[in-house]
Amino acid sequence: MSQNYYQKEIETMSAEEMKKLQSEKLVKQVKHVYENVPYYRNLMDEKGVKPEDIKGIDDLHKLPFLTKADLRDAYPYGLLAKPLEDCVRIHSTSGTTGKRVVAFYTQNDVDLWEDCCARAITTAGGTKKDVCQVAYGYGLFTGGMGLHGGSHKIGCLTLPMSSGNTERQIQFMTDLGATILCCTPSYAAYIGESLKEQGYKPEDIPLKAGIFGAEPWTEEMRKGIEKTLGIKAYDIYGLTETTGPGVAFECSEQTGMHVNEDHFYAEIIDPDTGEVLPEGSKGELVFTSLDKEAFPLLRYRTRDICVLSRKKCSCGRTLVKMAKPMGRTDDMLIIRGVNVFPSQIETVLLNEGYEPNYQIVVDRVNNNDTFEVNVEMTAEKFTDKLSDIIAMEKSLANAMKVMLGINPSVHLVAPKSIARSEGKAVRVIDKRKLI
Ligand code: DLL
Repeated sequence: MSQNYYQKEIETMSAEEMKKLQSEKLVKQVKHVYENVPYYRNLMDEKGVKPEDIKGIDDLHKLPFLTKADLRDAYPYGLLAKPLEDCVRIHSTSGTTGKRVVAFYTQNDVDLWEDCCARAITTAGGTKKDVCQVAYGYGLFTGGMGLHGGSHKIGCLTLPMSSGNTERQIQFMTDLGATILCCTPSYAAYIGESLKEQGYKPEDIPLKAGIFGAEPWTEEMRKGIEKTLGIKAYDIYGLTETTGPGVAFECSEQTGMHVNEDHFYAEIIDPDTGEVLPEGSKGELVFTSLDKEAFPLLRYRTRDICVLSRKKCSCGRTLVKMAKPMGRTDDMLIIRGVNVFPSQIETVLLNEGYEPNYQIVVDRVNNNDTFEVNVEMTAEKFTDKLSDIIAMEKSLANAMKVMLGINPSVHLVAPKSIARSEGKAVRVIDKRKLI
């Protein structure tokens, strides 16, 4: 079987050549960052590291880490390494206290990102003869624009659907013969259910492959989607801070995702000590962008728990593989593809004059995430008039929608009715069993 490479020389490069390439890029990148990003220069100075100390990948461990807190401190321009006039795009992700993480891109950055997405689509069988339906959200979220760019690079006929409006998704998919679907796995499952309800059998659906990511999903879910849509379903990973989707992508072996390590160097560290762990160990995934120009993060701690493997892959790619993320070191939830931190809910409650006594309940019903927030009524706000309670719930839900970008269903409950814990409060009940 042809292995569908987009950039074969890179994807199948020998380990020595790859290390040489990464080392050359790293030396340049550290110099670029040190000279242009005072925030990171200070971190390096504090650690007593100079650009000359970094002679190759083996010296990477000498550099300080960057965390999401640094990104918030430096918001919006503090980590920018190029003049704004050289930047052509921003994308953004939700932050913990309402401050979003803003990532900048030069045209070169967009190009390398789209190449990464093109590698993923090509691996899934995409060619210029394919019709690629992009049903990730377009806009500040990176999913839509990233896969869209990759699809263009290959020359697929690209359907820029964005997410939602499932009726229209199905109409275009069937009328225009979409062969590749890109969206979150939960949306793919939902589209599959809707097609089934409308009487479509897998063999009536023109799709052959799907590229699904942005949230955790299980092997069971993969099997379900593959069966309903009659396709092969490929995982794809990425994060806004490093570009977006395409940092890693799955091949036909479906045993983990190849990291595009010519652009993003991956490390696994002990999240408590920061020590770099050997291949095969479970720990926090850290990325260094080796050649991004505008927003080049060095040793960025993703908070994703993961394992890396250099075991030979049957697809012929030599790129290191990461397992599906196995959880997070923080309390971030991904609900309907959107990153949600409990602290964001807390901020809204305090802004709106409530106490931070709440509980988030997340479940998955018919492949759709449900998202409820139970909030204790305060003594001051207490009323037994139903219409007032409904209005208060609605107003809280609106404020949360503004903060998070997705709509929870809010229930006001009696004061002191949410169980108090003697230790850490149980703020989240996640019934989805995703890991
Ligand atoms: O979710 C980028 C993306 C878009 C990836 C489309 C794949 C497809 P953020 O919104 O910044 O970016 O969220 C990044 O989502 O740190 C992981 O915790 C989680 N995540 C992303 N892909 C996967 C995946 C996009 N395949 C955060 N499996 C990351 C599990 C994933 N978790």
